Amino acid sequence: MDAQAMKDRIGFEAARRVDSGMRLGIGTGSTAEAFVRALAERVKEGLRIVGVPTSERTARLCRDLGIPLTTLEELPELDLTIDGTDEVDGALRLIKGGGGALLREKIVASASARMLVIADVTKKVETLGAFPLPVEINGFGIVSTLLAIERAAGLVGVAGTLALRRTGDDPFITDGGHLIVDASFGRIPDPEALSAALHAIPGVVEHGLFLGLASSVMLAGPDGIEE
Ligand code: ABF
Repeated sequence: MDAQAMKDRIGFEAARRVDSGMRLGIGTGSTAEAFVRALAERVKEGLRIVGVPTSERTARLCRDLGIPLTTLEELPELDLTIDGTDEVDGALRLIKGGGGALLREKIVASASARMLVIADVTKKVETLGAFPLPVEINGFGIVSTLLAIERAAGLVGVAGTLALRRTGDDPFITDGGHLIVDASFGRIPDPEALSAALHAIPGVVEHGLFLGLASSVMLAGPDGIEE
């Protein structure tokens, strides 16, 4: 099975976990997109749901496919969020944000009673950190914030290069109007300590460590789906 076929398969299986009446957080990324396409098929067949998208990109796709949407202002509590990930460890801790939507993804997941993570098996890791940790920062005082991130990381035993994410020659701008720094730490032995240290920096808006948010994971591999 090729990579796209695995995404389609897991998207299909995830869409089967959605019940009529659900208030749904809808993720971002190519795996989440496969889920959205499968969900749209179920909506056409009569499934009644309302979704809150985690990015403008997902919102556009849902609108194109006829999935009813609302906002967290209208619906501040959700039943289930289904979203992809960049890494997941054995304790269901995640690194997300490779797609640049981590802030809305985290707000939506935090507003949900449950979060189902969908990914291919290559995203499963022993220790988080091989994937560079995305950190969303405010555009004011970038250099000071980068220095503060380095210091905070050092205090919890991690170090690595920090790269401002770009789209061509321009800085990448998130849906919230912020910037993203990708922190190549290599290995994050204590994600909770790093999370707290990053949250203490005023210029950090949010980071891609999702801790205590995922309640289950479905991983697609060549031999099928493991949960
Ligand atoms: C979003 O999309 C992310 O938080 C993660 O960065 C990315 C995963 O993308 P894909 O499913 O395309 O690998 O879920």
